[in-house]
This record gives sequence, C-alpha cells and structure tokens, in this order.
Amino acid sequence: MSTTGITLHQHSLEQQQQNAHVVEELPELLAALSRAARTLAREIRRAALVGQLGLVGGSNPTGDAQKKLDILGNTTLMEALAETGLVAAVVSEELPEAMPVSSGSAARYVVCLDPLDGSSNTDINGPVGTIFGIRRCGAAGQSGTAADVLGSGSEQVASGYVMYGPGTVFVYTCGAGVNGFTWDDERGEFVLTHPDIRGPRQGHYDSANLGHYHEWHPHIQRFIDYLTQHDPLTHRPYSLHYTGALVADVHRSLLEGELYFYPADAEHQQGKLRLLYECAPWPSSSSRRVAASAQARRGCSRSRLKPCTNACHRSSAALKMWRCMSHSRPTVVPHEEAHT
Ligand code: FDP
Repeated sequence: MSTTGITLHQHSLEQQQQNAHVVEELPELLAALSRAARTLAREIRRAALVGQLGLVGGSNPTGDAQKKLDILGNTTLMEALAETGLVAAVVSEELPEAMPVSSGSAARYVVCLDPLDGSSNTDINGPVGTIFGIRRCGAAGQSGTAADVLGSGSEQVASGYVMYGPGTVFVYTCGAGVNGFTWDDERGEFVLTHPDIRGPRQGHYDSANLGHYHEWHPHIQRFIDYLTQHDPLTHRPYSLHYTGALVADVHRSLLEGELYFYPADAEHQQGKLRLLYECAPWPSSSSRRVAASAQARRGCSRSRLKPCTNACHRSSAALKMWRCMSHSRPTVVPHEEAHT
C-alpha cells in the first residue's frame, strides 16, 4: 500500500477492508476521536487566552485535582463518541462509573478514556495527551457496564493516543501494526507521518519520577542503579527523560526506545497508572499490549482485571515497564536478578 499523503480516515478504511479481524465501525470510531482531538488541540493552544487554565476546585474519582481542561476534554470526547451512536458507554478518568452514552442496537462498544493525560503540564504549556482503548460490549443485556471492560488489554479492538505537543499526533493500532498521523492545518486532516512504527533495537532512555526512589522496592532501586552505571557495551548509563505526561514519555519510547515505569510508592501502593485507560491501550507493533510487566514487585498480578469496587479505576498492581519496541531487546537487569 502506498502511504504517501494518506489520511487517518483513509488508513482506517484500508485497515478495515484488508484485515478480517478489524471491526467495520473502526473508521467511524476513529473519526469521532480525531474530531474531538482536533477540537481539544485548538482549545489547549488557546486555553491561556480564554481563561481555561487552572483548577476547577474538585477532584476526579482517582483523587487528582481536576483542571478545567480535564472537564473540557471529557465533555468533548463524550459528545463526539455519542454522535456516532456506536458507543454504549464511556469509562473515563473523569467519571466515577461507566457512563451510558447510546442505547441503540448499533451501540456495541465501550471506550475507555484518559481525556487529558499529564494535565499538570497544561499550566506550563507542556505536552499533554488523550489515551483511548475501544472494547466490544459483553454479552447481550450487559452492554455499557463496567463488566464489559474487565477483560485483558488484548481484547481491545483498537487503541491508541493523541499527543498535543508542538504538533498534534494521533497514533493507533487495530492489531495490524502501529501508525502515527500528524495534524496538517493546510489539509485539515491527520496525515500519515509515522508508518508502521517499530522502535530501535536498543534504547538508551529511561523515564520515571525518581523523586520516589527511596519509597520503591529494593529490586527497583537496584534496577535504577544498574541503569545509571557506566557500561558502553549495554549503552549505559541511560539518560533520564521525564516530562510528567505519560503520553509524551511513552511516545518517545515508541519512536526512540525507552523504559517507562511508575512503580508503587507510599502514596500509590498499587501503582499510580490506571489499567483501563493508562496501561492497556498502549499499542505495540506486534499488536500485543505494549506494557511488558516486569513483575518485580512481590504479589503483583497480571493486568487482567477482577471485578472490584470501582473496577473502572483500578491501578496497575505491578511495576509497569514499557518496553515500547516490540522488536527490541532492552537492556534490563537479568531476570533472575530482578526476582531475587
Ligand atoms: P496526570 O496525573 O497529570 O494525568 O496519572 C497519570 C500521570 O499524569 C502521567 O501522565 C504522568 O506520567 C504521571 O501521572 C505524573 O505523575 P507525577 O507527577 O507523580 O510524576
């Protein structure tokens, strides 16, 4: 397939026509998400001019102080998805429970959203993002409930993210590679700029909030110590790059090779990142979940969710280590060492 100048919409249509496993509604769902992303990109750019920076005064279900842009992001995405009539419910970081959206027979999907990831960056004109994972509704009569999203990340029909940086980039997978599109003002379209993303075999960045170093499990501390030692053969020391926005940090991982991790600490004993909309959606070029769990923490579980109170917002119980290059072999502490 020639990829020159192809738009996101054309690409999703081709993916749908060429891959039997891709759901027929994919182009319409991605079109809705990309419309919302376009609106959000504009609103984020002008937020300082129209009084849209700063806090609302409340906090979201996961306890984070809500920003005005968090609310705007949530509303914009919900409205765009509702217009399709294809979405039964939305699970969002900004909503306490799965929120019903449409009830018609075409509403066969649940979309998990982090509408504005890294929102602490909004007030400093830093990068932020939107993360999405699209799942099928469960059995008949069970549509649009939290139960629909309790399967593993590999059950998503498509997932991806939008990064609002100097440019706006839309990256998605539907199980047939990972492709990135950049918003082109002149064409008024997202245009393919990063076809078939595969990270380099060898990364040399790591990304984590080292402010919590002394609260981390000793295994993780040893891992960090290992990364900072000098060894040209294994490209150490790794360079620490941390923006405070998961989307920006993991986007760099996909393109340049990096380890991203947010282990449990005193405040976030189950880890900070939420499974449904901050972990499961990350795409990998092998179409499997990108979050390779380094099970370096005692008692940690895999990402499959078990029903629990407010399951929608359950965090990652394990150290999530994104090795975002599915074809690469990261330089990591040997397995045995990490488990001793
Ligand atoms: P945020 O809460 O600002 O939306 O939980 C997600 C997240 O951001 C990530 O995007 C980011 O990497 C991390 O939290 C930042 O947390 P710290 O400020 O604790 O480092």
